[in-house]
Amino acid sequence: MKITNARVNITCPGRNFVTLKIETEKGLYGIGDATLNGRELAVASYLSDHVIPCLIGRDAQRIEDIWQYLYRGSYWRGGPVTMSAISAVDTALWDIKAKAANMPLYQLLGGKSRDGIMVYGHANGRDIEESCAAAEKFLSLGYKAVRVQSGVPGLETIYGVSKDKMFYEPATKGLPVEQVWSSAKYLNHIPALFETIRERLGYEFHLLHDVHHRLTPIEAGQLGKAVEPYRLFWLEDPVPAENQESLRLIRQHTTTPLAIGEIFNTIWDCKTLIENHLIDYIRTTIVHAGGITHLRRIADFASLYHVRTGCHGATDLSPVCLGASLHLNLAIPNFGIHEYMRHTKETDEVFPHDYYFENGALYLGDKPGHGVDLDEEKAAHYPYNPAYLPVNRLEDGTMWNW
Ligand code: KDG
Ligand code: MG
Repeated sequence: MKITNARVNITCPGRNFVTLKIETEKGLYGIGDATLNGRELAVASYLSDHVIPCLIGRDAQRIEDIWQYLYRGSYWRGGPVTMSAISAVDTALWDIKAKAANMPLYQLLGGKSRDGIMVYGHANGRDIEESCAAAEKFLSLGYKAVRVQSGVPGLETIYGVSKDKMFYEPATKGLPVEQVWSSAKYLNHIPALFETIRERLGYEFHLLHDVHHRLTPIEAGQLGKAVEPYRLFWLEDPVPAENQESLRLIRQHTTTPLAIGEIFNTIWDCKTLIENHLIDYIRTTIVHAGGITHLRRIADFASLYHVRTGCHGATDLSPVCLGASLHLNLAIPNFGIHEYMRHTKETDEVFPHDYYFENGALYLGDKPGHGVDLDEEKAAHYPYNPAYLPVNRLEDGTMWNW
């Protein structure tokens, strides 16, 4: 089944999304997410200028071979731009293969290992009171797992605290916003957040938290130890993970489970953490880590080491990524949890999909393929609008991790 055409769509129904559509001689087409928050046009150009010309005429059924061709064949392998582009191609090709088989994608991946995908929602507030109220709201909506973030006294803005309570969008129009960070202020405040949450809402739900790469290993060890009584499901990205050996130090100090990997792009980025038992959940996802083909490889490798998936699912990962990710997570044996930040109504209209939320989980319909489409007419109403993620500085002006 020859690939006859492929094109990149860029649309901004509330935020920017880059989507690849691949068409075949049989009239079947597939869709893949290629969104890289704040660097959208780099991936769009990589696809249009360098990948699509190499795809035309190839057999759409040869997914593994095309994956290897784009990975090994580019010479400059890896990295977020290349891997987001490969992800988009791979996701679109699996969509085509499943449509050709007239099956929902999860059937091609081995069939259902469970009925639904447990998701966690994002509760947050400017202070502990507001965060508690937000967590209570998520529980009342049926969520079994809630990530809780809170404003920190003395810091004006902080990652994870949103104006809108049901979805969170940190990228802003114009140039990057500068925020101020203090690990000391954060560490003084955050254990009290979990203490209050557990006191008021109990232990009958999973409690998660994202540190967003801000601490040093020893600070992360202190935090993990301090919050052990509140039995977190996970502490996410406690430190930037370039130096993966540093996770050993955190592990030596705490049994709080750790989740890392949303900015990883390949199995090589995860290898040390997984094979040394330095994490409990791997957060790599379809769009940034090589599509279904590669994420499955990561998940299989992780399963050898008792590491389960906890795929990234922020709003900058389009419904195409989310839909495809749900299919994979439905099939694999070592699914853990999935992040779910709701998209805006406009985004949902541009990307019609057949997944739905019920009782704390996302469920899939039985449409052939991954079940998510792109309405190009609607997408055309929302032209690209440049936006950046914020950057962080310490109180003395030093650049820090956002
Ligand atoms: O684009 C960046 C976001 O996806 C990221 O900040 C969200 O850390 C994040 C999360 O856990 O959802
Ligand atoms: Mg995160």
